[in-house]
Order: sequence, then C-alpha cells, then structure tokens
Amino acid sequence: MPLSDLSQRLSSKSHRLVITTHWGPDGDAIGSSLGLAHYLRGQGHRVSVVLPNTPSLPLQKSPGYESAFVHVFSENQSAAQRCFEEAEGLFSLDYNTASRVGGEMQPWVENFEGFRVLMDHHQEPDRGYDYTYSQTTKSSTAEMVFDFIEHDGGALDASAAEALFMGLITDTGSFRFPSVTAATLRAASKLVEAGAEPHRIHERLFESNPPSRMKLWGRGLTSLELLAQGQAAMMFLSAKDLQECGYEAGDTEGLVNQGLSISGVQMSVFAREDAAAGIIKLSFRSKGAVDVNAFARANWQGGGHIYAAGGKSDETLDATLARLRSIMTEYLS
Ligand SMILES: [Mn+2]
Repeated sequence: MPLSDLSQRLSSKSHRLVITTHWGPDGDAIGSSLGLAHYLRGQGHRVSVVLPNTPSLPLQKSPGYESAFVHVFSENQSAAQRCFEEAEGLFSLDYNTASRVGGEMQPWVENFEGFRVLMDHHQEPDRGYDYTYSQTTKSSTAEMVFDFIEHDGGALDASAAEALFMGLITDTGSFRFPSVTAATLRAASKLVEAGAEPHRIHERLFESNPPSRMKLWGRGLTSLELLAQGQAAMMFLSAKDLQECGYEAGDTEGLVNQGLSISGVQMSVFAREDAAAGIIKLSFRSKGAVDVNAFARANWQGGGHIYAAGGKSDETLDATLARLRSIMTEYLS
C-alpha cells in the first residue's frame, strides 16, 4: 500500500490519533512512537501515545517521554482508555500482532473502531488494518517512520529526529547489524541534519547504567556455555541472580548480543527466569543463515525477525536449559 494513501487521509483535516507500541517497549518502540507523535503534532493533529508498560530508565529520558500526551496503560488505565475512545485513528508501531501489547491493552487495539495503521518490520503482520506498512527488510520501525515523514513532506523537528535516531541506534546495535542499508545510513544522516545529536543519545542509552546492570552482565557472561561445536552460545540468569544483584527492568537488555561476539558463534540465546510470571523468558539472536524467528516460533511460543526473536518456556530453568542444549544443537546441525 503506498504511503501516499495515508498521507492523503491525514492531510484532509486535523485528526485525533493514538499511537501504540509493544509490551516491554524498547528503543525502537519508544523512538518510533515519540518520533511519529512529535511529527504528527507538528502537522496539527491531536496525538497521544499509549505504551503498554513502563520502559527502562534510559528510555524514560527520551525527549517528550514526560509529556502529557504520553500514557502508560498499566499505570493509568482510565487515561489510556480515554485515548482509544477519543481517537479517530490508531497506529500500531513496531509490533506485528495485537497480543504483543499485552492482554489488558490487546482488546483496545483489536476493537478499535476508527481507521487503523500498522507500521512494522516484523514478519507476518496481523490482517485487518486499513493501512499496512510491513517491511521486514527495514532496520527498524523508526526507519519506516522516517520514510513516511519524508514522503509526507512536513517538517521534521529536533525532538522527532532525536527519537527516530534512537530507534535506529537501538535496533541496529549502533549501525552494525546486517539490517543496516544505505537507506538506513541516509536516514541517519538526515536525522542529524534535522537536529539529532548521536553522542548525546549514545550517552543517555549506554553510559547511564545502574550498578545492578553491570553485576547482572557479569553473572550472565559467567554462565556462558558453547553448544553445537561452538556455533551457539547460551547464557542464563536465575531468579536468585536477579534478586541478589537488585535487578531492574531493562538491566539484561542487550546481553544476548554478547554471545554473538564470540568467533564462530552463529546463534545466541539468553534465558531469564521470571519468578513473578512463572516463566523463563528467552531472547535469541543470530547471524548468517540462521533464522531465529523460525526457531522461536516452532519451539518457544514466540517469534520476531530473522536475526532477533523472543520466546518463553513454562518449564523450570534447568529443564529449559536442557531443552535448549538439545534442540539448538539439532537446529544447527
Ligand atoms: Mn523494532
């Protein structure tokens, strides 16, 4: 579907819009949502952003996060629900299926009565959107939002640029994943021209760690185990580890990528015991020909994209690790 269809719809008048993104919002989720919100507000629309739950501390420092138009569903349901009730149009950013927003917010997305727009780079998007922009080759949803804004032709202010640049950085591992293309770098260049300051964003994201994060990374790295003749790396943290180190949300984000830094490793998994939910949360990363989306879908009640996916296990940590050892080895042989 051409982007001009959406531009045309939006340009007809000032709309009330609600922007949503996935549970456990990461840098791309927050960056694409705030970036689009800043832009559309600049175009005269009344825009709110509804996040399913609170993001990590560094992401809370994103420009605009503290604004009155940003709502967290799990924190204030009535305010968030009002955004859905009042909006004429809904955006789904950085998720492919409504269940990704979490069970409480899911019906508000599914039963939304106005027009619905999906912009996302994950595979197999839900049907039933009025405007579907699904590009699985894109580095990030932020890059897709940039494309839309460029196509739409309005002014990109510094706050929007900063938010979108953050989405690019976080979803590309600071421009080093295979998903980075000339178009990604061109978008980055344009965002800097519009006022994004890469060093500030980098400092906010990566040099403001709480001590608990460093302690947990230490334990996680110590748990490293190589599988499949060195083609796979596995790390884990138990509920006890999390408790002893003073775990805060976001502390283990990115740890799974460390496995891929080992020579010869094509696939990395990180398992985290979530005692409150009674599950083991799994993160997968890969490179080359290894597709972790397929692996997570087939075995771990999850999915994502080729090189980055998530899943979960309802078994104990030990049983989960045992199963990972055997099926990862099988998958890579
Ligand atoms: Mn993304």
